[in-house]
Amino acid sequence: MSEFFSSIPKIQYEGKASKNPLSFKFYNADEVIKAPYGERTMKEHLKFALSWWHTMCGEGADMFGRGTTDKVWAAATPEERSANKVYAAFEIMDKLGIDYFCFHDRDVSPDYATLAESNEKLDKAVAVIAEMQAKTGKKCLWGTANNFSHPRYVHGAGTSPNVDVYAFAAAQIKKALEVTVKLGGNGYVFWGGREGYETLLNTNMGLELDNMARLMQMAVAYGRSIGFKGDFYVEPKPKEPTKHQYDVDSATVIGFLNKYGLAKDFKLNIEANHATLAMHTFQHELRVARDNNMFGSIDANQGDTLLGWDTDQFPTNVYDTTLCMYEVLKAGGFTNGGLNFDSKARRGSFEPIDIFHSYIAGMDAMALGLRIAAKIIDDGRIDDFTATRYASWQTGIGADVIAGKADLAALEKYALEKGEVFGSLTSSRQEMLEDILNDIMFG
Ligand code: XUL
Ligand code: CO
Repeated sequence: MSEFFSSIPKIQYEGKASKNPLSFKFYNADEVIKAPYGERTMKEHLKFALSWWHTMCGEGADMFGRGTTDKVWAAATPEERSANKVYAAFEIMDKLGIDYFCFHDRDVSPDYATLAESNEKLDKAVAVIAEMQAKTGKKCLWGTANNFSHPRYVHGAGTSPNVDVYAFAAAQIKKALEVTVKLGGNGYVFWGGREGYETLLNTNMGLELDNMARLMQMAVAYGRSIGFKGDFYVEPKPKEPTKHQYDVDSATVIGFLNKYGLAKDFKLNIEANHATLAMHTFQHELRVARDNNMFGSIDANQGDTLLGWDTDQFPTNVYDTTLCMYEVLKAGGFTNGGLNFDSKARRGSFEPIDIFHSYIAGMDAMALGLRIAAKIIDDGRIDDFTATRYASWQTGIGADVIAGKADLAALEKYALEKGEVFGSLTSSRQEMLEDILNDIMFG
């Protein structure tokens, strides 16, 4: 197969002094960075993945206009296009030094007239991926089924009011799991694109959620039966496409997984732009997952603070990538998960070279985040401040509460003896801490 990007060289780390836009300034794959859990190379900490849908399929169409970029990959037929996407994807991964990829079934091979034909063509495309994996050692981070694009999913997939549709969703998930296992995937994602509702006037919310859980239980049973050892993930998102998405945010999803006995097999795949749509910071969503031992994987991107939809921009905001990587390091780093760029170049960035510029920008921003997060932990000022702020829980009545030895009467007695407490409180020092963060980042 001839090259698709013959003018693009392998992207190298050239360091901060370089002015070459086709080089990494901060991402140095083999450089070792210390974390609380030990030392790993940047490549091992970050585990970057290419998203098949944005990079290989997304043509830049929006509500008001057609695509601006060519993702036909010089193919004459749909089958040839699926195969050429594989060759182009592996060329991109090779040139950028990306080790992993993520896919939906229908990104790899489109819908054909029947499910049987779609499955057969998917198998053919997957065989090409497997062949390229064998040649290159590239790995599958996670797979998923597209249970939202086809018109049959208009009222939902796992939460459809119609069991025929539910059966199609189940069939797609079964096949996507088989394909994920075939490609050695370490994860399987549920993003509930159409799993939500517009109005309760026509919706049996309780049944829909029970049915969604049943589908996930079936997926776990089937996945484990065919040797899937990785993590299942739910990817929270609060809106878009439906008004009320069931998987609003991390806390909601964790409640759902616990209620239905799914927590053992599932973790969260947290996406930056979904967090902000949920009116949370990215760091908040990651912290909720970490505190509940549910941190799994990341869809790296960023939204635009002036826009209220999922813009899926490549991440370039270093404050956000820093606080993200701080949470990742504190969570013990990635195990089965990694950093999937669920990101696309802007519609105006339509030249093939923009694929490389956008990944370089995202990888460098995440690498900077990793470097600074490790410095924050090493520096200790921020962690020490927080630890000291909670020192009263270590001794006396605080320790009694934590040990389960205090009751309301004991706390009342303590408060009565104190008389008043405001005079002994100290400031939360937010501005000082923000200055310390800037000092660590830029000092
Ligand atoms: C949609 C989204 C999806 C999931 C996988 O907003 O993020 O691409 O990541 O289905
Ligand atoms: Co995503």
